[in-house]
Amino acid sequence: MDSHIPSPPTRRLSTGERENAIDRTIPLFPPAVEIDEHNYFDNNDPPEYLESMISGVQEFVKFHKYNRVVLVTSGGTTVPLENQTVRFIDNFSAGTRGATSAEYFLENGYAVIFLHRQFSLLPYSRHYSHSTNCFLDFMEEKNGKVVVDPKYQEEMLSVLRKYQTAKEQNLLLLLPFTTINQYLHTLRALSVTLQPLKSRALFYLAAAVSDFFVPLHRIPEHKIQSKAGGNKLLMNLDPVPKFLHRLVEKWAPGAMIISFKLETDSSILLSKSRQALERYSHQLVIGNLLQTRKTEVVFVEPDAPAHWIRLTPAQEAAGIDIESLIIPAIMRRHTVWIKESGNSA
Ligand code: PAZ
Repeated sequence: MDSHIPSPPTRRLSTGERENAIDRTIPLFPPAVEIDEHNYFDNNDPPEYLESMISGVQEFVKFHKYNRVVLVTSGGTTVPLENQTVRFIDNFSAGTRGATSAEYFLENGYAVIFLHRQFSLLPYSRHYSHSTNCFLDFMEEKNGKVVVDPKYQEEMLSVLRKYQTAKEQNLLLLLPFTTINQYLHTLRALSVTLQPLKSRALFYLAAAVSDFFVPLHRIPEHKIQSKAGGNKLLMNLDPVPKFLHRLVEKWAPGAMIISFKLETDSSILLSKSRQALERYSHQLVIGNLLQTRKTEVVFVEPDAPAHWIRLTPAQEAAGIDIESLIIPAIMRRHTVWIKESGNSA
């Protein structure tokens, strides 16, 4: 049927147009220093809920003062284009890495603070949300009651038990963000709140954080209007300050810090991961490629050759999560970190 519909005239982008669509002449942006921190946080207001969120975190930290606590960041930050936001820039991350990793940390005795993009995947419920199956497909009706379909019983019972244990033992704290600004304010406030844990605090920064944003003083209040005449929308975005060095040096001294590096070009993954490690002076960069992130990652750490973690074809076919290999490898490093810093685990 579609063959009767005349195809619209197409126009191929020339290589030149594609290359110039984004201005890439901006030089490598240096790590943020104290003045950048003041400039950003003094000029971009904190979210209204931050204070009450942080008092919940203080309680959690008090409760777990002798435990290992991991802050997992997960999902993508948005960049609003209007203050009363209709449109925003987003990215692909659904939070699979973060939510899956959180489960393995919990299984291995960590308390988890899960700083996640609102409505992205969550530990445990991820098995039944966002899937091609609607959650109702896991149910059936029996004698006028809703019950779980027998073919999902075993797996759901195991997930449910783990979820309930995490809840009963107060091991999981869920904190949402949406915008890049909410994320940055929350990350800074959280880091400072985790300081009493010293080296028992672990930062596992898997969120996909925006690189460019519209600062508060330039953001229009209302919805951007399209004008007759097919005008282009030209966006003028500032670079988001690179706060990782501030986090390492000032916000969370003593904690072990792991960041992720995502690339799409395999030829630059290792060099970019190494570059991030050297620029921010933290303990570990986990490199991954968009295309293969669920089956292989590379650990890049100081004074050591790159170390690949890969699922075998058999593990892949059996549905093993790569995070079940990543988390134990991190825990071993965290144990050494705690010992070397003279802090009891
Ligand atoms: O959410 P997801 O599981 O699909 O993706 C995870 C990821 C690729 C966003 C994460 O592993 C990662 O690399 N985060 C850092 C991204 C960055 O370089 O900013």
